[in-house]
Amino acid sequence: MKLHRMFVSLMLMACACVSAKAQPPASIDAAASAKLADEVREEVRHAWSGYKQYAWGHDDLAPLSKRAHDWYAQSLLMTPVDALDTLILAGLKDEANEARELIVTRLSFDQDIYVKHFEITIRLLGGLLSGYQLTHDERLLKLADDLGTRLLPAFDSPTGLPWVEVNLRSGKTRGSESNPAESGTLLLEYGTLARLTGKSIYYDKAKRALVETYNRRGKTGLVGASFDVVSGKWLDTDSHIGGGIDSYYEYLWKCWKLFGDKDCLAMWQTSIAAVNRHLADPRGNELWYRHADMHSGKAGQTEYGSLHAFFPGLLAYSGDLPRARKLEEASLRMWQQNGIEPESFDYAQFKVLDPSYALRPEIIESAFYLNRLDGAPRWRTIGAQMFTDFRRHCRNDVGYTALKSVITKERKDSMESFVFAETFKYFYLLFAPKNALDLDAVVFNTEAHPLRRVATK
Ligand code: DMJ
Repeated sequence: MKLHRMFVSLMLMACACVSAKAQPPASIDAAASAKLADEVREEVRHAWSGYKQYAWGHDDLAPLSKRAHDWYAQSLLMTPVDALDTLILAGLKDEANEARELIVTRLSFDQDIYVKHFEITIRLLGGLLSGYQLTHDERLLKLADDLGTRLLPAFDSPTGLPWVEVNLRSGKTRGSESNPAESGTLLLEYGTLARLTGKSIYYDKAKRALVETYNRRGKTGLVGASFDVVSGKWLDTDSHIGGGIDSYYEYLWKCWKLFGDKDCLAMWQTSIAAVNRHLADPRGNELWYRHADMHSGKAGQTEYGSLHAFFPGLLAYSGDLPRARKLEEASLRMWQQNGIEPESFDYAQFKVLDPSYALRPEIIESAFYLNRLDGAPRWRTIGAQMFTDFRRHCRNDVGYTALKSVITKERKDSMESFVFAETFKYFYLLFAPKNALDLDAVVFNTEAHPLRRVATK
C-alpha cells in the first residue's frame, strides 16, 4: 500500500514536471522571445537532420516509418528547395550550404513526369527564386528559368486558365477541373522570374490566368470552388476562403504589393468587399468566415479550418487590423478546443468535421503578420502557446509528424515540405528580432518564400 502510494506520488511529480516544462512563458519579453527563436532554430535543425539521415535526395521524410517519400517517379527535392531560405534566415549556415549543394548538383527538371502545376510553382519555383535572391547563386536562377520554360505549356488552354498538370519533358498537359487557387496563385513566382530573366511572357501568362479567374466572378464579386479550364464554366459555385480558393485572394493583394500592378489592386478591392459582405459572419464578439453561393450570396456552411486561418494575416497585411484581430482570436479558439487545430471545423456547433492536422502553418503565419503590423504582445504569447502544443503533439525522434486526429493525437507518417518552408519559418520570424527579415523589402509567396522587388529589365 505504502509502496503504491509512493509510486502514485512519484508519478504525480513526474507529470507535474512534464506539464511545467510544457508551459509557455506567461509574458514574452525580448529575451524570452529570442530564446524561443533559438528553440525554433533547434527544431529546424532536428527535423533537417532526420531528413538528412533517412530521406536525403528525396522529396520528403516519412517520419514514423523513417523512410523516404517521393511525389513522382523521380525526386524533385521538395524538402531541400522548400527549406533553403528557412535554413538561411534561421542562420543554419552549414545546413543551408548542404541543401544548396544538393539542389545545384542533383536537381534536374528533364523528367518524363506529369507534375502539379500549382504545387510545383509555389514550392519549387518560389523556393528557387527566393534562394537565388538570398544567395546570388546563378545556378538557382538557371534552374528556375528551366523550370518556368517547362511549366509554360500549362497555360495553353482555350481560356488561358492553366491545366492542372504538365509533363516536364514533353510539355503535354492534362487535368481540366481546376480552381481559383490553382489558376490565381502563380503571378508572384512567374512575375519575379520575368523580372529576373527579362522574359515578359512569364508575367503575361500568369497575369492572364489571374484575370480570367477574376472575370468569371459572380455578380456578388465572389468566385466558386471549381471550374473547367476548357469551357471556363463553373463546376461548383460554393464560395469560401478555404483550400482551393484561399491564395487567389492572397495574390490579388500581394501582386499589387510586389509589382505595384494597379489591375491587381482594383481586383483586390472589389473582391475583399465581396468577401466581407457575403462571407464574413460576425457572432457576438467573434468573427468567422462562412460559405455562400457565388451567384446569389445565399449563406452556406459554417465551416472554417486550418487553411482558412491564413486570412487574419491577409487582413492585417492589407490594412484591416480590426477584422484581423477578431478572426485570429476565433482561429485560436478552434486551436484550443483540442490543443491543436483540426483541418475542418463547424464554428456554429463548435464541432470538429475533419480531425486531421497536416502540420499546417496558416494560423502561425497570421500571428506573425499581427505581431509585425499590430505589435501587441498578445500575438507572441499565443504563438508561444502554439509552439508548445506543436512540439508536444507533433515532434518525434527524427522530425515532426502530422496527426490523423487532433482529438486522439494519433500520428500520421507524413512531414510535408511546407513544414520547413512555412511552419518553422513563421514560428522563427514571429519570435526573432524584426531585423531577421525586413517585411517592407519582400513579399512572401503563399509557400512563405520571400520575394524581393526587382526592377523591370
Ligand atoms: C501550402 O502549400 C501553401 O500555403 C498553400 O497556399 C496552402 N497549403 C499549404 C500549407 O498548408
